[in-house]
Amino acid sequence: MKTPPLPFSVPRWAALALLAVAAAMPVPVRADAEPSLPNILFIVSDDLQACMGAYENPVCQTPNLDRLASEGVRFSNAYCQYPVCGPSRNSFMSGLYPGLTRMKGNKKALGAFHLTNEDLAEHPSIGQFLKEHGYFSARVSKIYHMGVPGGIEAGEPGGDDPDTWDVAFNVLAPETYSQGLFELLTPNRLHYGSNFASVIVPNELDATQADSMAATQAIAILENRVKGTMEGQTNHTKVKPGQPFFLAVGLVRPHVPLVAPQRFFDLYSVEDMKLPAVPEGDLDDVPEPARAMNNEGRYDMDELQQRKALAAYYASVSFMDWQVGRLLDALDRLDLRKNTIVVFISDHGYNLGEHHCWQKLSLFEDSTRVPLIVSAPGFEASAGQTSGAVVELIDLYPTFADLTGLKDQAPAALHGTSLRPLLENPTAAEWTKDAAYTVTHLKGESLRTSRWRYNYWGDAGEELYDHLTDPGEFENLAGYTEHMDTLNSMRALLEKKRTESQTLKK
Ligand SMILES: [Ca+2]
Repeated sequence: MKTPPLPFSVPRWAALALLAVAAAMPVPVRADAEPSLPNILFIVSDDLQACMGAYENPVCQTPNLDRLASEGVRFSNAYCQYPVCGPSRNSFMSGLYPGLTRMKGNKKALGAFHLTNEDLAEHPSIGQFLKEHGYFSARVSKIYHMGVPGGIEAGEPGGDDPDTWDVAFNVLAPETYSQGLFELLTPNRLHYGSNFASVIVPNELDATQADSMAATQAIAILENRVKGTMEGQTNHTKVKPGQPFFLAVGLVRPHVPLVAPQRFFDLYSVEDMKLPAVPEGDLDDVPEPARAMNNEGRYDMDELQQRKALAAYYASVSFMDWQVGRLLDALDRLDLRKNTIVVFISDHGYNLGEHHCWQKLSLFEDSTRVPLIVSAPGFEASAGQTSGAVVELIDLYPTFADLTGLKDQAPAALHGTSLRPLLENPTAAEWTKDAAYTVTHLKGESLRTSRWRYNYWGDAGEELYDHLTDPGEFENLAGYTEHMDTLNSMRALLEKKRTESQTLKK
């Protein structure tokens, strides 16, 4: 450590004597001392549509996420970069578009964004970056890709990147084999990672579930950290006194199978579930790949099965929300909340019958849009506000770097932009992102601007929707001559985004 200069001129021997005396004295805590670096609690839900109470859904009950939203900024136009687990997670953990990570499926290779593009061999994930700058970095359950339910049933790490973490915990839970009332709702689809199966678990068995175990483990890490910091211990979680943490907690619900305790199923009556309104012939004007997730042929759920799937999905969301509440309560109890940035996201969105589509992969609004809530110390003036700015999950890495004071050290390669201006002012005019860019299977690419959605499916065709007049994306305007100018500007913007997504900035 460098010796600080003295504010007045003294002989060298006197200065050394003064410093020696000062070093022997107990260090008083100055009232104006630099605040310690903020902790980060990063909660990642799986396959969650922005369908919660905080997102103006009056049916789906999420009191704890609503509470978090009231303490932070809720982003109503946040989009994933790929509507599937693995590619989306690698994208936001690397801060790079999938065009550069080149991860387009749920590959299981370790640290896949390092392996799929050798130019990224030295590129640190957000956890590794924070670790290299003094943070303790921990993972609980699914942050990079893990197979659900198979990987959870086996307790495997999935496509993890070990360099991201100081410690990582996998959970091993029964998922589809949970004790309880099992029902398969998709007679035409037997694959357990993509069928709709519900399991109503007895209330007293809630602790057997993956997300209960993950929250319990995360709370143990928080308690251990606080205790270790207080006692100056170096214990099994390698805590150094005063060391800030980056704790990433993956919650696997509401990914199928839809397993939740009885009391969460009791919140939703199947009879009362309303399926999204879909106009007659809705999918007649879209290219073939846009229909890939259609119920017909893929799931073949009848109307009752669809309403049961919706009720079970909401029950799973409320169960996941309960775990968020346990984590927030632990932060409060341990007096960590005031110095902890809490961020909640889903890895991508989800279709729950919109356009007769179910699950992910589509480029429709509900599949690409994600819930994003940021509650950070120092931005209390914006608490409870909503930002309608178009933002992307790749904006998280630069946001974390910025809010921890490490903006200048962040890798030049990052594709995103710090959300700080929107945390200071949710309607900030200086936010200039022109579009969110999402890619998917079947060569699909999508742009979402504040007004338009443009989908490009290669030779199969295009879609253009005007969110000012058609928020449901029912009328494809791509073939209308009066929208040719818009279509051409979207084509040009897509070209620009595609190039940007494949370019490694130095
Ligand atoms: Ca997912």
